[in-house]
Amino acid sequence: MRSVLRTVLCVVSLLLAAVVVPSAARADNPIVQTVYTADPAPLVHNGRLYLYTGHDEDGSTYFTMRDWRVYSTTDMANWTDHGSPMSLATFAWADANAWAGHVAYRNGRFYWYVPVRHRATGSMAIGVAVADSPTGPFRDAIGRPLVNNNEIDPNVFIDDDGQAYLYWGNPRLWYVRLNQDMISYSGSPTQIPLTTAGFGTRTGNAGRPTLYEEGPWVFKRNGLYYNVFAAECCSEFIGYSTAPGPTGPWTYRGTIMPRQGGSFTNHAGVIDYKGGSYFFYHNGALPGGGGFTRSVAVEKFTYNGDGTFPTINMTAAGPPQVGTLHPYVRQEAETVAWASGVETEPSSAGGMNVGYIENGDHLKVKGVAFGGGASSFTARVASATSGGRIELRLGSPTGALAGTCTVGGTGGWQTWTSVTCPVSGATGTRDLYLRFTGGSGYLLNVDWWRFT
Ligand code: FUB
Repeated sequence: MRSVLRTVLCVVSLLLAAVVVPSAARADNPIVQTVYTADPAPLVHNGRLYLYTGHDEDGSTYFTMRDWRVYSTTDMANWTDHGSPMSLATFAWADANAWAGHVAYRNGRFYWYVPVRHRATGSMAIGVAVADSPTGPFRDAIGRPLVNNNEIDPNVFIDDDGQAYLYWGNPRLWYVRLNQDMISYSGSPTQIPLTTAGFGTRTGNAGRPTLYEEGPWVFKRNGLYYNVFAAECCSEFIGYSTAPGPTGPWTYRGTIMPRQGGSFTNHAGVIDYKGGSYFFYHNGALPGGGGFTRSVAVEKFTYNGDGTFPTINMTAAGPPQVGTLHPYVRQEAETVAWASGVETEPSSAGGMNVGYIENGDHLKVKGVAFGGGASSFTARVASATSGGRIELRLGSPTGALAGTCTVGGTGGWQTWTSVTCPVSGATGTRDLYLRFTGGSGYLLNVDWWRFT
């Protein structure tokens, strides 16, 4: 990704800021700029929204996907990159196709259901991994497929009575009742009848009479069950059905997100967080983006009074920020609203760091609440070369300069030291840009920062 996107991301983020959106402060979709992401699955846990995604390989010409990614936010604008806590290697019996998954929380554990290719049969199967933390590490929970019927896109819904359901399918739509342990089930997988009343009428494909394609996302709101799904490939739109119970009967309700965005697939995840409703999806909006190089994005929406969905369109602005970011505690460098030109990688100090930084790259941190004013800035940095400078800019990558920290060589890309520099003019709530300058090649890495 670094060679493909570094330069174009710089240009495109500036173009987005200047042309597509009303101000630079709102150019926050897609959510991740450092890799291509797909198939969003949001989960709220302990006041934080976690976003689980797939990962399209750079330059992919098929659904070439080998691992999954995790991001999180507390403000819907700045997202922390937690890296990749699960990959095909997690499942010894799988050999390809790390496709659209879903994470469910139960009994203090996180269960990640994913479709992968079963090495022994060459067909798609659904595995389940488990972790004690939302950011992993995840391990194969049963050492074999949970479901093995060559269909994809698992989604778990736990009803108010505690019964958990696993839904999945393409071209058919299935469910099975999961046991309390979340890694086994009772009864047999059951097909949900794909009737036109339930899932709309498709024209021109006798093999698939309804609009249902893949990617079910089932949830309950005000006593009504919703099934949001990718419809009528290709290209797909997002439609939905509702039912009085978790197993139906389903009634088709129409389109949520029309065909948009330069990817012939789409995949929805719907969740409420901090009093708002959010619709996650993917598109081909990043440079080099398309049907096999997708990016996850999010919109805020409000249900209609009768519980139906409004039409939701893709935007480059994304949702408004919920609250502000606190600059006087340690903030991870990989917590950003927008990353231009850089990548992330696992840090030897734990978590992730921002790396592969070159002259002119920047990180945007949205809505930083400086209050009465910051007097100094400290960053944890490393450099195997001779370092560079971190410019603290307000409002835009070329906005007012509040301070400059000089970073020298530390002897290695993971040899961390702290640098501190004076700050002036950083007051109120501002978008902060960490702009990197220096010579040629990679300059420095940043693990975390903090103002005082
Ligand atoms: O990402 C691979 C596949 O594309 C997913 O499993 C589908 O939902 C579609 O998004």
